[in-house]
Amino acid sequence: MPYLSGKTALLELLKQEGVRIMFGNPGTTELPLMDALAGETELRYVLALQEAVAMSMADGYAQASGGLAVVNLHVAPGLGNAMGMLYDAQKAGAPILVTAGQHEQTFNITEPLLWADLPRIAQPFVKWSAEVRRLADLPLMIHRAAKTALAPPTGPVFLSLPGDILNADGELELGAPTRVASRIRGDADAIAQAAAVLARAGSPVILAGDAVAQGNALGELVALAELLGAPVYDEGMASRAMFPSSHPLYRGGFARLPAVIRGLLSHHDLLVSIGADLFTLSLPGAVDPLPEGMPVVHLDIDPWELGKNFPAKVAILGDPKATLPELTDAVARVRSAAAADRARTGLAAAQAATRQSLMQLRATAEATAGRTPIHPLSLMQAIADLLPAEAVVIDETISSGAGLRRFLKSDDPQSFFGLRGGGIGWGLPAAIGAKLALPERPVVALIGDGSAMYTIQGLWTAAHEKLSMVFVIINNSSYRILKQRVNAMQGLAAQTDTYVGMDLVEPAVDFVAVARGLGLAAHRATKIAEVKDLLVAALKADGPTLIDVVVDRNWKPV
Ligand SMILES: Cc1ncc(C[n+]2csc(CCOP(=O)(O)OP(=O)(O)O)c2C)c(N)n1
Ligand SMILES: [Mg+2]
Repeated sequence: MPYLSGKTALLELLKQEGVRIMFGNPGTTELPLMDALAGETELRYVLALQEAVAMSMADGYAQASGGLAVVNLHVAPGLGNAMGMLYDAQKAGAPILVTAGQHEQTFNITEPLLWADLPRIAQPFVKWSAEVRRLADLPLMIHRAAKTALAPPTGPVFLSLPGDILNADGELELGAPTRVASRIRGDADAIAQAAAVLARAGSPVILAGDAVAQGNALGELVALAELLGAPVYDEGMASRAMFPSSHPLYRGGFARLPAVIRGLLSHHDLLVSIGADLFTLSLPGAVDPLPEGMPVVHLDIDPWELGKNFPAKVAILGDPKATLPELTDAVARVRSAAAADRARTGLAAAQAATRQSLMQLRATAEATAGRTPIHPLSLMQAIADLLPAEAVVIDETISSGAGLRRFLKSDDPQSFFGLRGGGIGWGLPAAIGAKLALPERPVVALIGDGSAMYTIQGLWTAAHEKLSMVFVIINNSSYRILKQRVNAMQGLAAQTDTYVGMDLVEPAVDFVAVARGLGLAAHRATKIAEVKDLLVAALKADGPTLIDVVVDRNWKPV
């Protein structure tokens, strides 16, 4: 058995688990770890200047790499700073080992500075939360944490690392990683039942969720959609590209208001959820989003999601990549010639309707393209048209992103990452994590001005790491979405046209100055043509660029 210190063992164990980057922000309780890192060559420490930034960088890295990300935080306040972004990571199912330094165990009873019971703080947002109590347990606990984060449904785990554990040494058996094979094929009887329901459906609609992207099952979902002639929407808060956006059955993101969802579903007689959440609503409503009696067929890797809010006629626990081909084959086998004909007609009609709606969207965008200040829809179109197919887009556009994924060529599961959890401030650092995971691909973050200010110091890390990537700030100098929402309440704000706490003016944030101060090249654009020129140059630049795009502050619909 090797004789090792806890801190060295920790690094060895992480490397065994395939970890090459650790995100973090250090303090006294992390000093043993920082000391060990001084002699480390294979594992790189990426410094974030605030823990929320470190957490979302790890989230972006985990989602873009599909592997384990590790983040190290500083005791209770550091973990506290990261909690909002840990919430987002959990919602996105990002496999992250969150660690925090802790005081020495014999010292904790005195309640030293910065101390708190860390596992209890992290617990609600992680799959497993624990403190290492003995050096001998460290290997088992690191391996268990990594295994648990990566086993479906994937998600963050938390380990508290007391100083005495990291500083102790002894003979340690390092053990070995476990990977849970996750291509779970759904129950054969349930697949047959689902196939019978699908074969009879006259006008099914498919909602695609993160399990499709995580399992790299876009091609398998395309095959089912084409067979059924069914249009496909992303789930309401999409964390990934779950369906190729250039496919003629792709309809874009789903609604998040009950009445709108109901309206969309009322054109169909069957809802097929492939890993999609039913439903993430942004506000409650007077109507039920699911029309009465509408049958649901639901396939997911997470048993919690199956039938969570609405009873499923057939619920299949399984991995989309492993299960969809069997389901698609079964539908083709069991359905009648008449049903197959109907589906082919449906396919042609659905494709025509998709094309029509995209043309309409493009026409609306083009109609606003010459405007100053820039209209968000024409900005989305201009950016999407310019980006190459291999671009990776991180979307925290909030009220400005309508049409974005329909305009984009985002056809692979790594081509798009969106704000699944809704806690803003995620996108800017998540884009940095995505760039570190996908260094060969152009990475472009589209971030609302309000959202950017939650984690703006992430820009420094992009400059420090010399990452060639682009941050586009959609700058309406306001929390525009909140104005829209408070106005919809038809209360005092609407009557008096007064919006308290929603204007980022007097002074306006000077994003160009802020970005330059953090080491980036930065420019301001007020016209679409300027945005295009700046974006073309930024995509070729060595190092990060921020483009501050002044957009229309008007929050009313076009
Ligand atoms: C951590 C967190 N704090 C506050 C909010 C509430 N919130 C939702 S959207 C929003 C404003 C976003 O502003 P911006 O990024 O500029 O987008 P815009 O609304 O202007 O499109 C706020 C404050 C939130 N979702 N998450
Ligand atoms: Mg804004």
